[in-house]
Parts: sequence; C-alpha cells; structure tokens
Amino acid sequence: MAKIVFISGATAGFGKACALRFAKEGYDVIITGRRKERLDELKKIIESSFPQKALALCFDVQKRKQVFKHINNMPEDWKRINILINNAGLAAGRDLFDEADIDDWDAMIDTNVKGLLYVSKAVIPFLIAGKNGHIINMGSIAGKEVYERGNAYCASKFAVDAISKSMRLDLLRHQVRVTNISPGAAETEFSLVRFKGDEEKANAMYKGYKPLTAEDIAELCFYVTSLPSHVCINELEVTCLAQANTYTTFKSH
Ligand code: NDP
Ligand code: 8X3
Repeated sequence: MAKIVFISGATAGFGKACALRFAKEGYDVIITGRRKERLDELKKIIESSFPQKALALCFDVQKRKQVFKHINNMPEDWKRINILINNAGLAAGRDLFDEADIDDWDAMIDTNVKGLLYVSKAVIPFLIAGKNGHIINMGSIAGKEVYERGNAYCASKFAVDAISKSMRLDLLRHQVRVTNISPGAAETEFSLVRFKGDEEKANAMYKGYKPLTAEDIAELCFYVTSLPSHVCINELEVTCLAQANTYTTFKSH
C-alpha cells in the first residue's frame, strides 16, 4: 500500500511542487487549498502522470470548523497519513509597523499560525496511529531574523519555529519526526500575493539574482523524509547562493 502525504496549500508554489515530487516517489497525496479548480486540475495531472492517487480537500485553514470537518470526513483509507507538510501560508503587505493594515496582520496570524495549529491538531491523531509519522512545518528565514517591514509576517514565522520545537518535545513519546524548514526568497506566487496582484512589484523581488524555486524546496522536503526513520533533521535553513540573510542579497544589476 502506498504511503500518504498530506500537503496544506498545494494549489501553487512549494505545496504543488511537493505534491508532484512525492507522487513521483510513489506516495498517494492529499492536496488542500481554497482554489477548487486548481486542486481538481492538480489531481488530474497527478493521476494521469503517475500510478498514484490524489485526494483534493478544498478548505480555508483559517476556518477551524472547516478544517476539522474536511479532515475527519476523509475516507478511512486516506487516514493512514505518514507525512504532514504544513505549508499553507502567506505574507500580506510589506509595510512599516505603524502604517501596516491590521487586516493583513489578521490574515497572516490566522493562516500561518492558527491555521497551522488547526491542521496539525486534526492530522496528528492519524500520524500517531500510523507510527513513524513526520511533520514538516514551512517556516522561513523571516522566522529566524526580522527585517524592516516584515513585522507580523516575521512574527508568524517565529511562531512556526516555536511550534516546531514544541511539537518535537510533546510528540517525542509518539516518535513523530518534526522538521522546521526555513527557506529564503523563492520565486512562487508568494510576492504576487504579498503585493496583492501587483506584478511589477512582485517580479522586482526576484530581479538580478537566481532565487530558490518551488522544486528546490520540494526536493528538500522529500530528502528529509527519505532518511532512515531514526534520523530527524530538526532544522533546515536554506537560501539561494545570492542571499546571505533576510536583508542581504547580492544582485548583479
Ligand atoms: P504561494 O503563494 O505560491 O502558495 C501558497 C499556498 O498556500 C497556496 O496553495 C495557497 O492556496 C495556500 N494558502 C494560503 N492561504 C491559505 C488558506 N487560508 N487556506 C488554505 N490554503 C491557503 O506561496 P509559497 O509556495 O511560496 O509559500 C508556501 C509557504 O512557504 C508559505 O507558508 C510561505 O510563508 C512559506 N515561504 C515562502 C517563501 C518564498 O520566498 N516563496 C520563503 C519562505 C517561506 P489557496 O490560495 O488556493 O488557498
Ligand atoms: C519568505 C522569505 O525573506 O521574503 O518567507 O520573507 S522573505
């Protein structure tokens, strides 16, 4: 029977690349997100490209009742989850603290922190039951070091870092591996979302250097899960070669 990976936020970026990477490696995949058409399309691509199955669950991680309803109502066969990738998240705005929009702060805290907690709470019983479970939490270098105008986004990713450490302690007795991955700048829809559809601003974030790609992150997610089950990569911080930290990137033009 194929192993199962549950990926939050699989309609774009890292999550989508992870779904394709794990399906290629023989995993059945549970793909989630708010955009149903994208989930349906990804399910079709996976099932026509690989001999694997995909289950699409369309819900908003911010909505606690929706999270539990969708996860608890999955067909029994799909509850044998081996890996949870807590990836759904966003940055909204890049403004000075005193000028930032409080709705943006709410969206980031509700998605990146509370959403991750809800999904984890709903999925963890299945990981424990299956033995040798693995949780990957998508942090950020913004969760290691704050940068100007990062305020609530940085805070939400510092929270992910703390949640990863707490999970590792509290789930130790169940032998669940917990890996916190902290990427630097990667070219996905992240900046388009952050700048609310402003393509010029979004594209400018990736000019003059070669940023990470979604496939780079998917490769790392697969790598950490492919090690012998007694080996746990606790923390993995990764940037492209041009980026030294949250505020220093070497640009050629
Ligand atoms: P994308 O915008 O490309 O993808 C984000 C994914 O998250 C989408 O599938 C989106 O699905 C999902 N998502 C967002 N909000 C919700 C919600 N409320 N409910 C359910 N799903 C949601 O961004 P990335 O792939 O780049 O980002 C993935 C993660 O990686 C995020 O947590 C981000 O903070 C983190 N990260 C990104 C970096 C980067 O530079 N790109 C660097 C470091 C970390 P939908 O809109 O369909 O709901
Ligand atoms: C995304 C990376 O540096 O744009 O988490 O905040 S950064």
